[in-house]
Amino acid sequence: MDKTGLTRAEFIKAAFLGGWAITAFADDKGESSTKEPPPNIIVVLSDDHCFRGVGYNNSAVKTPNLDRLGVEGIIFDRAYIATPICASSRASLLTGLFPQQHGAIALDGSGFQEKVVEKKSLPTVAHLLAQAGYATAFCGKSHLGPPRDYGFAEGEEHMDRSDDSTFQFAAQYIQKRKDNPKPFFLWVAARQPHIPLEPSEEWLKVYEDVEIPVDPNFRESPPQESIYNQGLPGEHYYRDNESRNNYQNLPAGPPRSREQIQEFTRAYYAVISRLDHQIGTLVDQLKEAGLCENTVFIYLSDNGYHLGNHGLGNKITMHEESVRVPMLLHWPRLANKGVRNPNLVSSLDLLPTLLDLAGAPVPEGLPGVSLRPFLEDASGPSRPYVVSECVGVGGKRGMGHRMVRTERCKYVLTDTNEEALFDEEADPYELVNRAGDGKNQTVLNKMRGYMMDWMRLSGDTHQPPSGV
Ligand SMILES: [Ca+2]
Repeated sequence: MDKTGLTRAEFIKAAFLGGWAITAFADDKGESSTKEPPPNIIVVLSDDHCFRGVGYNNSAVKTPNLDRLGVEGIIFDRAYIATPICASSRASLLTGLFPQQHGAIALDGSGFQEKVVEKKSLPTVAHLLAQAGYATAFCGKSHLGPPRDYGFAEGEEHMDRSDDSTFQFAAQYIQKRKDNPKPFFLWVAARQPHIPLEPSEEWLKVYEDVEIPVDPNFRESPPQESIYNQGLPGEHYYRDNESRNNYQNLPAGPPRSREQIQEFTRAYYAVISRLDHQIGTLVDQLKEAGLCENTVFIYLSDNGYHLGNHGLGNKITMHEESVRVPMLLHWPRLANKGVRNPNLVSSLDLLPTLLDLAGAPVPEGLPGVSLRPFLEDASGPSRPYVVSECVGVGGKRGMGHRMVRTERCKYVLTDTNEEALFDEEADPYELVNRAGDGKNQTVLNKMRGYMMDWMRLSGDTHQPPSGV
């Protein structure tokens, strides 16, 4: 069922073997191998933006700026986050490693703090780009402590949920850099559209009198199987059902009626449209500063979000709504524009991609790969699968779920060793678990094999069911 360019053994070898081979904070400046001047880099990372909540995937959502950037650039249609929870996902984006490798498990960032901040044994993409001669700056949501502690030379955390101060900092930074030949790396970490939703009237009006569609996998409450549990084993805890997350008395977690989901989604889309507008303004400012031509602009989110899908809110699960995110790359120097790339992409690819584009050395042994080949040729290298996990639920290591996603299938293994197998082509809303269907045994075994390989190599100590 897979369409793969590499054998599993080749992928595993390429992905994991060799270990973390770079010495943190080495003196090597990383000579650029590109003839062109190294590009500036701007990453806009949003918070909890589901892959279906963007105009190019869903005509109900108004995101003209992201749509245009996608048309002028490359949309990565199958982008998966290493882990669908904020702090851990951010640590993965910054280090290029899975949570159990960098040590920030779920919302517990102590492992990242120890390795990156205190012992300085693990570099972030900010450290590595600074080594390559980049000016670096951060604005917005950190979730991992002061950003200057983990490699950014300038900037700070901004707390306002409208992201106005974040984009104001970005605008000022662009102005400051416009006459400076040194390339820059700017990380813009928006807080939108994370709950509590605070849509402005201006953007709510965009969705006034608009019918908000509800996905086919909408339910008022989740089923009781383990894959829907967002808490500890057997707890059947559902995040976002605390009152603090309410928007106008609409519960953000189950149970929710169809009408309640529609109103909640309306506010969610309004916040996304405001964010889209802020992104459009940022790109205009880049153009006005004369910097757009040589700036790589990447948009993605730290995780997705359930809008009543399977009866859930929030993320953490292994469903598409949780682990799959919108992702695009815009760069006027691209040879390959206006492409929707269908290949499996991981958030762990961000670090090697940025280093590759900067002409900087890419550390060996990382689980991610550079996406640069896709920028030149849409038929770039494929990979057999990507992995996502959230195994620190409730602050307890090993609690939670993990998944392997191939182009056709998804395999989920939960903390209680329940298994799920979805045929993403026939069942993109993941309504039918085919793990128990004997005629899928060959596929199931193959997916189990991928999972076991990944668990061994990523240090996942969970004990799988016997025979797997
Ligand atoms: Ca998040």
